[in-house]
Formats: sequence, structure tokens, C-alpha cells
Amino acid sequence: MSKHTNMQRDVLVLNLEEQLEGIAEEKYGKSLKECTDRETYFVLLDMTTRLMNVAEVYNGEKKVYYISMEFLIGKLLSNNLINLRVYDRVKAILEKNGKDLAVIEECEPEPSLGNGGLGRLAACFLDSIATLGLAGEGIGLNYHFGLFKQVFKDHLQNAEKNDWIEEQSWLEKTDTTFEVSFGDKKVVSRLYNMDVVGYDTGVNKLRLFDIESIDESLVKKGIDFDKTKIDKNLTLFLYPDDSDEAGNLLRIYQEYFLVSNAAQLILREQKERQYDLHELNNHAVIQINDTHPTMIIPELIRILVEEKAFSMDDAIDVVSKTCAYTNHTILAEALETWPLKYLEKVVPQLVPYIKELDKRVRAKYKNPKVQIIDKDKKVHMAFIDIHYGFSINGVAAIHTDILKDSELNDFYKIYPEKFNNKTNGITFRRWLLSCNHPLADFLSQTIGDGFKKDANKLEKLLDHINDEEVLDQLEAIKMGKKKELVDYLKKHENVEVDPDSIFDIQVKRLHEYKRQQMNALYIIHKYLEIKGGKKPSRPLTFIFGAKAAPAYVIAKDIIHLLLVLQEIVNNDPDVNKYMKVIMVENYNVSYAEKLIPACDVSEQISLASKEASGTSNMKFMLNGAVTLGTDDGANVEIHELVGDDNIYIFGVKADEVIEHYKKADYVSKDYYKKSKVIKEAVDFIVSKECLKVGHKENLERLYNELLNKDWFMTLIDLESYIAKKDEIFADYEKRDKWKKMMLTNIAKAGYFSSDRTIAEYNRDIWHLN
Ligand code: NBY
Repeated sequence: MSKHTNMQRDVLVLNLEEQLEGIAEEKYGKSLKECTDRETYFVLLDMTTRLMNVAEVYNGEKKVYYISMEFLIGKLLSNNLINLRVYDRVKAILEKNGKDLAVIEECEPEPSLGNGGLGRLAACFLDSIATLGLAGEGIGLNYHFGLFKQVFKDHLQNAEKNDWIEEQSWLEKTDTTFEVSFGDKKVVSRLYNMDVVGYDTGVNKLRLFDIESIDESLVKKGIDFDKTKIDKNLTLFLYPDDSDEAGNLLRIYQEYFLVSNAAQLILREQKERQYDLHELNNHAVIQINDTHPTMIIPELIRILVEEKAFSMDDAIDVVSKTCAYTNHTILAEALETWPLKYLEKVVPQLVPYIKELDKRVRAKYKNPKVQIIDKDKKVHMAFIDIHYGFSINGVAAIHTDILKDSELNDFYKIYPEKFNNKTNGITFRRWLLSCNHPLADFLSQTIGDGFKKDANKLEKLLDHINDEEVLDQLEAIKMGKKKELVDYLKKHENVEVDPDSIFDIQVKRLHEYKRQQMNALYIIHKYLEIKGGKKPSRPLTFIFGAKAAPAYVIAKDIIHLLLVLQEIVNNDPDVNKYMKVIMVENYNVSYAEKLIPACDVSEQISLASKEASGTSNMKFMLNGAVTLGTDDGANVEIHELVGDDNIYIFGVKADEVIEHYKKADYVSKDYYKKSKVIKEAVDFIVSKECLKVGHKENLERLYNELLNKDWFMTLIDLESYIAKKDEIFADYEKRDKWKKMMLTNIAKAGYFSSDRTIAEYNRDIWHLN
């Protein structure tokens, strides 16, 4: 940090209280004490922004551009205060003025700029890039209504717009505007910046592009709007319903809007710094977050050829050395393939370049499975990344192995040197220091502060594995967090929960491969057991949080089933003393920060081979929950770290699953017919109890899906899942064993710090100094 900014910062920090009073006076003509909670929030927003303005800005010779359609950043106040190292002081000043920082935090709206893991990962990465002192920025879009807000009506998911942007916010409007040309129209963009401050370090920027001509009034009811008015709707929503052609086209318009702006921004910066574009790769590395920003490759090549007098060979060469691709899925249906005719309509200027890239591949490789444009004239976006990027990484060891050995094996054979693994991570600032103050403070007292900068130091906790006082404290902290959640659930979901019950939590996007439906079948099984007189030794609380894509019918049916079960179970006097079911409304980052610290059992039950990594598994572990999971994604690495005794693994393995798909020999009905337990649970979905509360259409559709298709093999694992879950609940009573499991999970979580992940990206891919 320069002496100059350092001093400015010190002055601000020393006079924090005067500063806050000054801002309160300036803005509202009041003392801090007299400000409402909301006004206090805006005072803190101003204060924090001032502090970030005098922090060091990173400016390396080489910079990483993390380009992504999503940055699920969550609320920023608490995190920024923590990273600026003023959280405790601000909290104390507020207390002196009769205010509670935790209450003030509630005034902040949560930016709604991501779907789930992929978007949240991008946000964790920005935090770690800044914390490690690397020059890097995120480039994304500023969606006005973001991902929809979920509202339950009549036991069904409804989608509403999420109007999160306020007059005063962390967004800073800049003077930068670019022109973006599509096949049939032009729009003008505007850049907004958000500061990303590292932990005890400097700041980077998140760059969010918007259009000047946006028209929010296009959205009348729910999330419906005229999808053809691109110049008015382009940045209204994230990932709008893609079930029709207009929705798909809009998505392509959004993607090109992102990459066109990114390319202009990056090239402008190269020019300002007087770098030779033939050496672009020495000054810039572009990390492409999933295939959504893939068009950055042909777009950069196009600009270099058409505007910078590059030969095609030179342009392709330097762009290929600049771009790296991260894959987040092996679900074939999630790998983008755009019909060439869509691209011809939206981005005709790119089509000759995409054809040229395809032609070069054809000239070298005969294998039809590696061609960019297939025989049906569809463009495989991932294949552009693989042929014309220098790195392809998966997000957990098993995931990368599956990419290499099966999904992308044809490419691995061509480019073995390009493939590498980067196991995901999470930022411990948000997922420990910010969401669980009691635990963070207790860890500091017990093992010192070192873990805050070097997460591996958490391992020191293992020295205390036989220390009863430490174990009891961990248990007490968990209980404190459970009680906080109980109050919150009472207030927000109107459900009574017993804090002494076991909190079993599954929160993540709703998808059949994640198998929330298997968890639902367990709940039915337990319900029937209790009805039959078999009571659990301790009450059980099953908590879910999940949004389903509005066009994903079965996912919405699963939500319906969960809400129906919630109604039946919680209102049945024979049962509700022993178990409760809660599907929280509008699960988001802020909700996660309340749920995760209170969790006992972390549900990570995807069909093996299908969850690329998962990241909530890491957040839960760090907060002392024990994982109940399949051998999938990062669960495999958690298992290796904590050992067999500190995790509950069940179900078929990935290779077995892959075999079933190859042979197409999985028949769900066989499992249903063979097992009384499975049959009873599945049949209950269409029982008169369920039909009385729920809708015949939804429940029957789900029932038939499970019986006749079950593409993600729920029934193959149901019996072993029930057995493992009963085992984990029984073990919860062995309090000494359980507390030691909690401690071990926390102690071993250090590996999953995104600081480690980013250090690896930098070491192997980015090479920034
Ligand atoms: O990325 C998730 C993976 O499922 C999870 O296993 C992994 O831990 C995480 C981070 O690597 N993927 C994910 O969240 N994907 C999406 O949200 C997503 C969003 C949009 C589209 C596809 C997937 N899309 O096609 O538009």
C-alpha cells in the first residue's frame, strides 16, 4: 500500500466515530443515535465506500478477467467491514448509540445476480483474488430484477421480480459506455463498478454492464415480459425462462452483450497501458466461467482481425493463449449448443469466425465428436473453449477425472496437457467470520488468529480433540445458532421448531440429480413409521431451501411435494412432536448464512458422478455439521480429509452409475417392486392424504416420473440412504463421538478455502505476480 493511501486510511479509521456522526449529519441532519435503522445502513454504506476509496488498487503487469454471467455476491455490508478490519469497532460504536449491527444488516437488499453454486463461486473467487493481492476483476451483467423471487402460493412455487437495486447502493455509475451491435440492432451499454475489498488488503473491481435503454415497466405480472424488445429488456432478468425460442434468443443476446463489453473493456485497457496486442497473453488472462461467455473467443479474434490488422493465424494464436475455460457440469443437457441459425440472427458478425474455427478443427481431426458445428448445424460452445483455450479445468478431483475419462475423453486424447483440476473453495470471510461470529471468536481464543489468513491453521484444533471444555463450547455455539434460527423460522416461516431436535438441512438449487426427492421419500418413510408407533429417540427437523427454474416442471413438482409434506407432517398431532418439515421461502445467500451455522446434518446426496463439486458441503463442514453424502464431487475429498469415522457415505459409486447409463439398464420399477419400504414411500405421493392437500396433476406426474423414468436413479439408493440416515441420527445421541466429529470437520475444512483454490489457479493457469 502506498504511504499516501495508508495514511488516509489510518485517519479515517482512527476517527471512525466522528466520520459516522459527520455522515449522519450531512445526509440526514441528525446524530447517529437519531437515525433509523435504514438511515444507519446508508450512513455505514457511505463510510465503507470512503474506506474502500482510499484502499490500495491492484495494478499488475498482468491481470485476470473473471468473466461470468453470474456473481452471486450476497449482502456486502458485513463482509466489507470485516475485510476492512473495522467490524468490531463499528459494532461497538453502534452499540453505544443503541443500535445492533445485526439488525442494520437486515436493511440491505441482497443483490440477486446468480442462480446457485456457479455464481456464488465467482463471488468467493473475487474475494480471494483481492485477498491474495492479485490484480483481477470480475466482468458480468447488472440484472435489474436478477433471479426471480420465490413465493409459495397454494403449495406451489410462484416467481416474482426481485427489485433489489436501490437509489443508493454499492453500485457506482461510471462514465464508460460502449456500443454493442447485434445482427438487427445496436444498443449502448453503461458500466457500473462495485468495489471488491480483500481481507486486510486492497481492492479490485467487479464490472457490471447494463443498457441505457432498459425499461423496467415491461414487466407487468410475475416475471413475464415481452422477450422480443431487446433494447428494453436485455438486462431485466438473469437466465430468463428458456423454454421457447424467444427466451433462447434473449439469452444469446445477453451473452454477446457481456462478451462484447468485456472485449472492449479489456482492449481499451491494453491500449491505455500501451501494451502490444500481439502480447495480449502476457498482460491478460481471461477465465471463462462455464460456456456462457464463450463468444469472447470469436469476438476477440474478430476485433483483432477486423480492427487491429491481425492475420487470422496471429489472432487465433494470441487469443488461444489468453483464454481458459472452467467446466461446472457433466450433464449433457447443460452444455450449451446453439443452433447456428440463432447465432446468424443475433451475432452474424461472429458466424464467419466460428465457421473458420470449425474448419480448422475439421482439417486436423476427423472424429465427428470433436467438431464445433455438428451435422444438425448446432454449435457446441464448450468445444470452442477446448480447441481455442489453453486450459480446461474441472472443479473437483472426481469431476475432472470424469471429464478426462468419459465426458470429454475425445478431447483429452487430443490435448492432455490442457486438462487440470481446481477443486472449488469458499471464502472463509463470509462463511465463517461473517456468518458465525461466536465460532470465529471461539476459534481465535482456542488456536489463535492465524487461521484467518491461513485457513490450514484450523488443523490446530485437532490438538483439542480430547479437551472436554472445547467440545462443550462447540456444542454450545451450535445450540446458540440453532436457537437464533428457531426464532427466525418462527418469524419468517411461521413454524415452531424445537432447538433440541436434530437439524437436517438440504439447501441448493432444485434439480433431480441433487435428489431432494430422495430426501422427501425418507421423510415419508419416517412419517409412516411414526404413524405406526415407532418414535425416533429425538425429534427431527428437516429443512429445505431451493428454487426451481420456472420452466423445469418436475423440479417444481418436487417443491410441491415438499410443501405438501410440510403441511401434513407439521399439522399431524401424532407426528409433529417427533418431526417437522420446513421448506423456506426464497432461499438465497442471506438465508444460507443463517441456516448453515445451525446445521447438524448436511445433506449432499446427488447421484454419484453428477454433482461437479458442490460448495455448500464445504460451508456446512466449516460450521461443524457432519456430511451425509454420496461419493460425488467434493464429498470425495471431504471424505479423504476427515476419514471414514467423520462422514456418512452411502449409495452407488460413480463408475457404477456411468455403467448403468452406458448399458441403459436401470429400471426404477424393479426397485419399487422389490422393496416394500420403497413402494410404500413412493405410493404415498399419490395417497389420499397427499391428494387432499396437494394437486393431483403435480403429484401424479412426479409419481409417474419416479416409477417409469427416474433418470437420476433415486430408487437405486433409497434403501441405503434410509439406513445411513437412521445410523447418523442414532449416532447423534453419542454426544462425545458427535462433538469430536464436529471438531474434526471444522479442523479439516482449511483445504476448502477459496484462497487455496485461487492460489492454484494462479500457480497453474494465470501466472500473475
Ligand atoms: O457449479 C454448479 C455445480 O452444479 C456445482 O457442483 C459446483 O460446485 C458449482 C461451482 O463449480 N453449477 C451451477 O451452479 N450451474 C448453474 O447455476 C447454471 C446456471 C446457468 C446455466 C447452467 C447452469 N445455464 O445453462 O444457463
